[in-house]
Parts: sequence; structure tokens; C-alpha cells
Amino acid sequence: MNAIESVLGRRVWDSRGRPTVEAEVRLSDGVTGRAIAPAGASTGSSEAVDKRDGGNAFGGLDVQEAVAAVNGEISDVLRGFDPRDQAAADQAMINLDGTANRSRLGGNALVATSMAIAHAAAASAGQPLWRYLGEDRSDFSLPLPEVQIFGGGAHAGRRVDIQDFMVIATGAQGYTQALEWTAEVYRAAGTLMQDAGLMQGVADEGGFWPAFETNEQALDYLVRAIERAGFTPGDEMAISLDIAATDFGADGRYRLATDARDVDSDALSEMLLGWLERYPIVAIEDPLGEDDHEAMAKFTAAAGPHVEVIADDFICTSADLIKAAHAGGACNTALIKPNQAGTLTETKAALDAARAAGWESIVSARSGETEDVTIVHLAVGWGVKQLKVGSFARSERMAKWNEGLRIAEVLEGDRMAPRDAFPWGRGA
Ligand code: 2PG
Ligand code: MG
Repeated sequence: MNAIESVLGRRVWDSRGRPTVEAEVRLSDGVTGRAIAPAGASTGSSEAVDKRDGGNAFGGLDVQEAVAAVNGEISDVLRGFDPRDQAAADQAMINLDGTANRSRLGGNALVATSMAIAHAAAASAGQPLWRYLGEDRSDFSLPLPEVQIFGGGAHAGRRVDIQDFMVIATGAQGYTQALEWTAEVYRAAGTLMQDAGLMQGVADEGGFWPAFETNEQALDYLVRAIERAGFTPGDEMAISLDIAATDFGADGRYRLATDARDVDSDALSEMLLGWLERYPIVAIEDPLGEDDHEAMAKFTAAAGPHVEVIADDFICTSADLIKAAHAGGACNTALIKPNQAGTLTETKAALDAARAAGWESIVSARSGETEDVTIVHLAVGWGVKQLKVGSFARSERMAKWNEGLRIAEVLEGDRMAPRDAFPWGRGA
């Protein structure tokens, strides 16, 4: 039987110049698979935690202990496992770690290893990862891209409170066209910023630095960028927001520093619902804090079925938290991030829980990324209809968008999930 022979851990560097964990799984047939752990800046409290060394080097963010765990304990425990039995290998790592939040060995050590096992198994089977993961599927399609134009919040020194101002090419015929349209909007936004004297470079995920006076000004510029690029807002190109409210509020109180306002849950909800009325917004992520359950349920009901109310920090890619949110009527769409869960098996369990709840799902990158393109393969292989990767600039982002183009070529056409698979946008 083909079996895992060893796992090699090494320290590599992410898009913010921080150390991160790469794992390389070697199989007895000589095939290897490799993956790198990403890292978030706006994290939810129930996420699997990265193991960081502390101390003086690299602001305490070094990962030598997590790398040592991969080379030592993790490699030892996985030796002999069938690489095709992802669930068994992941469970062995979960048991070995022994903590609820993966803090002993590190979520970064676990997720890199877990993804590397899948890469090795796929390579050994002579298949691209997306096809290997989708072995039981007969039909594949590309996900609809959700792309950041302005970065904010924790990704831009809190220059504005809202974290992601994004576009979704709701009218595009396919993945290739969705990227083409997004590229035009990104360029148009850059020109607008330049002309207004507001161009100050880009934020962490490649979106333009938000040199705005108010949060709402970013929305105005986004609509203007869509128009300037020649598209109809709300028809061809729609807006998606990640409020990341956990980052500026707790216990039902929120501080909108840009607008110099302190608000409660109701006032924040009212402001956001007003935006839903006035702007072509089809999706809104973490509109309230991770601890604000009742307000989130109220907001979800008020936003209505045609707006995706996306849970990120609110559910942290946890099947149990998705079930609880669904039972409480909070949110209708899950953001799926492998490193929040810790292993691919738990990530898939969260996706399955979202599907069982009748939710939509979006596979997502983190703000700290690398050349690793695993998430694109997860989206295609698992049949997830949307993908969030950050902006349309910088290679850690473009590596993912470009990987989608290669997969589209193999699929003989860039078929995206059909338009009627989305509850919003044109024809909703
Ligand atoms: C998010 C992500 C990506 P981070 O909040 O959705 O934008 O950010 O990786 O910093 O959590
Ligand atoms: Mg988020």
C-alpha cells in the first residue's frame, strides 16, 4: 500500500513578510505534496490558533516550534497512514494535538500538513487536486470571484472601519469574463483615486489604500469605478462588503472611528441596512460582532433572502457554530477558511454543515497569503460557487486567480455556476 513516509516542515515567508509553515509530505511511492499555511489579521476567537514562538525575533511571530512539530511529532504519528484516508490522518493529528483550539502543535502546522497530504494523494493518483477532491462529482465549474477594490480595517491601519470593499461580476458569463471585468473596475478605481489626489498605494490584500473621509465615501467611489469601467452597477457588477465588525466592537457597542460615532447594534444595523437600500450590495460579511447573536439574526431577517449575510468570524469555519447560527436564524452564507478549522476534514465538515442548513458558501483566502493555491482547488473540487481571495493585484492573490484560469482551460470553457444558482443580482 502507498503510505505516508515522512512530513518535512520548513519555515517560509508570507505576503506580509512574516514567517509561516510549509509542509512537504513524502509518500512511499516517491511522490511528494506541499502546502503552506496562511494567516489572518482579523481573526475570530474560535479559530484554530497559529503557534508563534514569541520572543524578540520577527515581532514574536516566528514559527520554529510549529515547524519542529511537523518534522517531529506530526511526521512520526502520520508515518504509515494511507494518504487517501484524509479523515484518518487529520484525526490522528487532532488527537496528537489534544487541545480544542490546536494550540499545542499549532493550527499552522496542522493545516499545512493536512493540505500537503491531499496534494500528495492527488499527485500520486496522477490527478490535479480539484479533480481528486471531486472524485464523486460528474460536473465541475469555476467559482464566481469576489474581489477587493479598496482595503480597510485591520488591513489598512484602520484608515476606514470597514475592512473589504469588493465587487462581484454578477452579470459575467464565465470566470474569465468575471476576471476581465474586475480588472477594468480595479483600473478605473485606481484612475479615480489618482485624479482625486487620493492615491496612496495599496492595503494588505492589494486593494487601494482607502484615503477616504467617511466609510460611505468608499461606497460612492466603488459605484463610480464600476460606472467608469463601463458597467451597470447592480446589474453587471455588484458590491460585496466585509464589515469585520468584531474588529471594532464587542458587547453590542461599536466604534466607527472614521465617522467619529459610537453606535449600538441597532444603530449599526440601521446604517448597514440603509447602505443595502442605496447601493447595489448583494453580500455583506460579519455585519455585527461574533458575540452579537440576536442582532445578527435580526439583521439577517431584515436584509432579506436576496442578500448574502456571510458569517466569517461569527462561525470560524466550524460545523458546530454553523449549526448554532442556523438554529438561531443568524446569517445565510458561510465563509470557508481551512486554517480557521485546522484540517481539511474539519473544513469539509463545516461546508457540509452549511449545505445542510441551506446556506451558500464561499471559500476564502486570508490576509497573510503565499503562492499556495490550494483553496482554488478546494472551491472547484468541492463545488463551492464563490471564491474570495483579496484584490486584483500582488502575486499571492493573482496566483489564485490565475490557477482558476488554468483549471478553466482543462474544463474546456470557463463554466461558472449558472446565474440562477445565485439568489441575487441580475434577475433576482
Ligand atoms: C476576512 C479575511 C480576508 P483576515 O476577514 O475575511 O479578507 O481577513 O485573513 O485578516 O481574517
Ligand atoms: Mg472576514
